Amino acid sequence: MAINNENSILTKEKEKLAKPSMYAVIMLNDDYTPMEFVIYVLQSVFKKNYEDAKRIMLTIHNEGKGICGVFPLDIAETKANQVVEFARINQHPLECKVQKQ
Ligand code: TYC
Repeated sequence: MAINNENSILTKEKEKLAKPSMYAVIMLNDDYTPMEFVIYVLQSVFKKNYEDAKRIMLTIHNEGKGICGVFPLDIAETKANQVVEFARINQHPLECKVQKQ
């Protein structure tokens, strides 16, 4: 605890906080989701430009999976859920998983 000079009140000294763990959103390949749909998802949900989105999509297509981005857990889960929900609305089997870094 310390005296806050401006307000003459007691304030807690800055605590040392661990950085939040980070989680990768991994997108999985499948045989049915159109390439342009995956590119659109990478642009809209993960804010990639077209060239980066195309490169990530091709990595997933060729290697089976790829990282879309790395976020704190709640954001990673929200984005993974948005991807799957949007894919289902459009009747695509696209899958995502969240993996601790
Ligand atoms: N393999 C799909 C196709 O040939 C494209 C695709 C890429 C699907 C990435 C899913 O996460 C994925 N149409």
